[in-house]
Amino acid sequence: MEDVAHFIARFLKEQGVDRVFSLCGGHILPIWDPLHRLGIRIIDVRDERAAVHMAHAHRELTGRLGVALVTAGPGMTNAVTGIANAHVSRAPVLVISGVPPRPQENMGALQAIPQAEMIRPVTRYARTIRKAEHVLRELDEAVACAEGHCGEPGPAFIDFPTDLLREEMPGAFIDPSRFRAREPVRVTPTPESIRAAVDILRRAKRPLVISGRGARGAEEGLLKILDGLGCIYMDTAESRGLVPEDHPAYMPAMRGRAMQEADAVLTVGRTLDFQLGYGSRAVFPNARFVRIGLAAGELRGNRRADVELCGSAPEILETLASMLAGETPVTDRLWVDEMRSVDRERRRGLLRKLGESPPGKDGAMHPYRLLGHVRDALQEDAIVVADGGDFLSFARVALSAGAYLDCGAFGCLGVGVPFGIASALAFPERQVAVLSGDGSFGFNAIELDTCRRHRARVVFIVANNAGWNIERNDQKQAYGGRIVGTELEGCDYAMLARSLGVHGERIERPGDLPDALKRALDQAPALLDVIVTRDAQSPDAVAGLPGIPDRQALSTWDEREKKAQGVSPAIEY
Ligand SMILES: Cc1ncc(C[n+]2csc(CCOP(=O)(O)OP(=O)(O)O)c2C)c(N)n1
Repeated sequence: MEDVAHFIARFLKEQGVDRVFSLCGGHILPIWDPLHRLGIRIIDVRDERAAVHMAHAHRELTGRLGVALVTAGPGMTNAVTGIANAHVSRAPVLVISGVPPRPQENMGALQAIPQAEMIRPVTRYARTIRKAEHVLRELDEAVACAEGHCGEPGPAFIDFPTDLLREEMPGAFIDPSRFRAREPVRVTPTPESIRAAVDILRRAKRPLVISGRGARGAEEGLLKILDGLGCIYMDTAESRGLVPEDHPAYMPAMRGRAMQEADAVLTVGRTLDFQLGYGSRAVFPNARFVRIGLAAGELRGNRRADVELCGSAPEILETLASMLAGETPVTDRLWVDEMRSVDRERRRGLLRKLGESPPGKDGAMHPYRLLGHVRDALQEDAIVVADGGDFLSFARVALSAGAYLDCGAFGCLGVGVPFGIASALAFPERQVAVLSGDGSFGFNAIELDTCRRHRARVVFIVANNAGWNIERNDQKQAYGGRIVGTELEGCDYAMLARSLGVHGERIERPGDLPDALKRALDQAPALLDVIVTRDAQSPDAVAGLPGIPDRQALSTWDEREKKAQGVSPAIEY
């Protein structure tokens, strides 16, 4: 007879899980052995936070459940940032942990803390399982909650007392149906609401389509809508790569204007969070809204739509596309063409900046020069991970990649290294580049050891401006030029990499980058510690993001919002 731990491992195996990201500990070791015996790979890391970030990236890139296994107490608390990040990103991740044995409950046992209670607000499921007969049923429910069947996807947290893991599982408690994979959810809205949506879209002169996480898997329908309407399309990092960059609707440089001028907005599986001005009328003053989504946040959050289509994006988009196919769109061609030509001109301007941006006053290279060389070195199917403040902002606009991950709406610095490692382990044959600010790199730098041990072929590129630069610049502007606690001088990240057995080079001149990048890609894992200027202003810095305005994330939107709300800065609060 096998123990409970064996059935946890077997459950994961039956779900198609082929790897678990983990850091050992006595409370969970009973699960490691059956995982290993069943052929599930254990990616052993150096901090539990990294394990959850890796499970998150694995899910994002492969579509398969990401699993992290963390020990009781500090193992679990270390994992909290990763879980919170998955919560904000709505990424289905299963986090399994142990708790002290039941006979020691509430007695001050080693590593005891109320784990499930602590983590509940940032999970879709958080329970401690105390009986063998509940184990498979609860695991099954935890995975269903993580996948967000008809709800919001996100992390699920489940833990087990260690003595329960060692207990034998009676045959009567093994229900094979719990191992069965679930069918994807298919929900269709009412024909009336579909007709109402078609009515708005077919009358739109300036239609804008915005996609998010819930649009994944709906590429075909999305493209039919874009082509049918001849409209403008905005992706967000959540759904980057769904629509090819050379598609005529794709105009990344025109976001602000498109939001301001659109008269109809179709959101597909996207919450209206700070990146979309909370859907406010100050930011979208002219638009009627149609929202498609399964989860409440995608359908109703922040702004009620004129039509809310509750259902699965692929089906709804196909239906809308076929109904619109019989219509002649009234889209204002001149508007779309003008927007496209400005977008293309801005994109050409960006390419010039990548090739020509001069060094800063300190003589160091502009981050765009670094990114220009990275862009040239990467193949089309490369996976790009960005992490940092200013540098993330530069990288987001400069690099085009079908597969792209970054700090997300949680602004979670430190994801870069673990995201990169999980990406390279999932796709060993593809190039993986992690573009990280020096501050951000530090959080999980020790995972370079994990990277080497597991032979993950990642190239880490650290933009070293010896500071938390986006914050440093904000101090310069907003706090009378007083710089305090935002500088990080004297770190040699190439030497750090070498000390962990990873190829490392320091680069100071743009001209040295092409060969260095080639060496790094050949010898990966590798790290390039690239000295960049502190003087460059990133797009996010220019937009006022680091200053945290009161009502909107960006200063121009904040001003418009205040005006719309009749708030005068002088009398506010
Ligand atoms: C975990 C975490 N801590 C702090 C912050 C606040 N923060 C946002 S950007 C930033 C600076 C990032 O510096 P770096 O990675 O060196 O990139 P740079 O701005 O210099 O390009 C900081 C500290 C955050 N978002 N996340």
